[in-house]
Amino acid sequence: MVSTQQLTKIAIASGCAGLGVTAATEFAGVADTLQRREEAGLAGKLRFTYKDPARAADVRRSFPWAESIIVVSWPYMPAAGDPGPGTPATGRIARFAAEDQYRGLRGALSTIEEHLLTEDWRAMPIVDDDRLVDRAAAVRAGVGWWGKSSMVLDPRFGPWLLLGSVITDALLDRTEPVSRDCGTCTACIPACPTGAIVEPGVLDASLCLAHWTQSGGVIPRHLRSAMGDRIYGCDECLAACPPGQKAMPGGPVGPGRIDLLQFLALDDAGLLATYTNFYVPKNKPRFLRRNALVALGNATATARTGATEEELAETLAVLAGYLGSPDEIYRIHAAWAIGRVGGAVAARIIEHQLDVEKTDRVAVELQLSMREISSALS
Ligand code: B12
Ligand code: SF4
Ligand code: SF4
Repeated sequence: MVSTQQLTKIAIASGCAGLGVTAATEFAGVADTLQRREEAGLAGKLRFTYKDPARAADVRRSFPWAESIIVVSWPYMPAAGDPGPGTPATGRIARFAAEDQYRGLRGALSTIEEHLLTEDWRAMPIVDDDRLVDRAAAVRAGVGWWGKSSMVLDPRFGPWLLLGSVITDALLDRTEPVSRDCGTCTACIPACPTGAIVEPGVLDASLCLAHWTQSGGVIPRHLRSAMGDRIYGCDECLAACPPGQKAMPGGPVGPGRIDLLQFLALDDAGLLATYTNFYVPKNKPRFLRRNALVALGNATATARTGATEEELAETLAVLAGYLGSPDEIYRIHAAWAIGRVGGAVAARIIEHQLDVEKTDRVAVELQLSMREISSALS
């Protein structure tokens, strides 16, 4: 016999914060919401669940045999720690990815899967999959409530939870949605550096820094300063969330803080082998380096007074190397980063590149950087 109660015990013993069960029926209104948000330009460049909203809102389209969705939440604070204060030439990885927090979640889902299989039920673990809007399942299963940041929260860990599910043909007892909500709190909305939470529960992904660190293309100029020293993900709206703050202290300081010059020195194979848990846009590590160039410009500009002349010279030399690259993506972001670092040496590097640059798009970036450096120097 398999029961919701028994599965809850297994999940908690495996390290989950909670488990809930909901029917494998369609999530009312979710496909429409995805479609409307995409039409309104709120989906940004990411596809995932937006590829096929009807499928993502109804697991039976992918698993016709499904009866129940077992949803678990995986807490990762305080274990994921804190990247600590910024320093020149260091960048930051969001807590969920500083170390692979999905590993524990996947382990817990496998334990649940094995238990169901032993009892002769079908079971399909599913995490971060285009075929399910994880949060819709979590909210209906009562694992947490929908926060205004669009995160699913629980009272113990706030938003510091990953979500995962096991789809099964076992007809299990359902759990009820939680009655709690954010109440009058709105702390995440002003905490977002780019104003990406455009209404309670509605994220404009085209403004979200987490989105840009995981997308291809050119990072819009107006978002680059706000990226700060982030190279992967963003935790700002999570860190501002009062229900999650009691779960934050007590972890290690330092995970997620990386040396940007070392990062930029790795070749493609080295980057992919070191950051195996990153979603790499189009599987092209050049986009991770693009993030690091922006972060290097910001980190150096912000911590400039703490940097020695040698450190500044080394940073500018690395950026100048990327400015000489045949890859336009590097030249655009290096041009911006050199402008952000500023100073007389930066001005000379930009001037030199303006003499040889053949691409209009990069030339415009160089001119804008030159203007910023000149106005700061005058
Ligand atoms: C695409 C995606 C992103 C995109 C877009 C996020 C987004 N909000 O849409 C980007 C790259 C920006 C992103 C960022 C992050 N993500 Co993400 N992401 C996903 C993914 C793959 C799909 C999400 C999706 O379909 N969104 C579609 C939109 C329409 O859904 P929604 O925002 O939840 O909108 C719903 C609410 O508005 C809701 N709603 C309905 N009624 C009501 C009522 C009220 C009062 C409210 C408030 C809302 C509400 O209706 C909408 C439709 O269901 C999921 C994995 C998956 N397969 O589900 C992970 C997932 C959502 N991401 C996750 C995480 C951890 C993050 C980050 C924290 C990572 C980081 N540190 O950088 C950030 C957080 C940013 C944020 N504030 O949301 C977790 C969230 C866990 C949790 N506790 O909620 C998920 C579930 C992955 C996982 N397996 O755990 N992510
Ligand atoms: S993840 Fe960062 S950029 Fe995205 S909504 Fe939250 S605070 Fe804003
Ligand atoms: S910061 Fe406040 S409003 Fe935002 S998700 Fe957390 S509890 Fe809800």
